[in-house]
Amino acid sequence: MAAGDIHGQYGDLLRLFEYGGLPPQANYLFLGDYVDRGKQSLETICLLLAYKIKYPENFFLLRGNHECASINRIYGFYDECKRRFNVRLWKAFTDCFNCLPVAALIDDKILCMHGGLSPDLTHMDQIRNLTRPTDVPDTGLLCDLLWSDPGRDVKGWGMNDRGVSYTFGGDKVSEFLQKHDLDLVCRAHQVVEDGYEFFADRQLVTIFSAPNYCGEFDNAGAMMSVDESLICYTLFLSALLSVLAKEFLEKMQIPVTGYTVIPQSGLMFIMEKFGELWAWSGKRQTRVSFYI
Ligand SMILES: [Mn+2]
Repeated sequence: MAAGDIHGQYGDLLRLFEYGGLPPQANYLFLGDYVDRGKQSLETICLLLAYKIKYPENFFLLRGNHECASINRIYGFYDECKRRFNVRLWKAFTDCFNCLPVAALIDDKILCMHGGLSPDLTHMDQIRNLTRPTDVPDTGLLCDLLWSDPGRDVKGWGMNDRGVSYTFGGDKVSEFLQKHDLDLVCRAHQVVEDGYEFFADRQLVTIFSAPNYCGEFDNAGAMMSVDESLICYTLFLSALLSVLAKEFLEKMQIPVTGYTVIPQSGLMFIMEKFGELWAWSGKRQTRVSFYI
């Protein structure tokens, strides 16, 4: 299971485990941004680190751009540590975050990171050779891996509205995958309406796992499940927050009874507990199975 941004939404993190199976029932890779924004950054990062300690071979945590002192000093984590404990605790987390790995490779075919590609990345060994512990610099490979974004209207490398790093076009994704004999780039970092969003003809996917982000968006949260043959077949969506699904279920008067993984390349919405039903997403024309 690959999960994207959590941002202190601890209740939603617990729900991800409920859907995906508690570790070590399933292996997990988190793509960073555990802290800031949400109310329970401490519970979130402590649970994740506890799982890392308990199941080091089945549980992996990458670094997000918010696992950086200059960022989480401002966006909530520092204040939460100070209010509930003390600044010393925040500093201890800073030391810990400075050690986190920044990219992962699933079966040599799916490259995962928080942000995206970098113009400086020509060889995978460059990532392996990044020395840790380290702060996140303002430019360069490490910065880009944590900060860059795909850009729909971009060819090559473009400016990033965040004021940090770059945006990259589908051409750069294709080029990169081909050069390194990879199938997919899996990243997080951007709120996407359905909790997942493909880019560049499914060569890159964005996964975002904080539903109803900050209470300001009505996005769903998703996880990506990768099976043994490397088919990314399921995306779990907390569709309780999907107005579309909600309205649909209400209209059909379907009671919630359970959920299951459907091993097809389609997508699955998870409602709390239901029977099974197929439907079409009006928005995207992709087949969606509301598991209801
Ligand atoms: Mn981010």
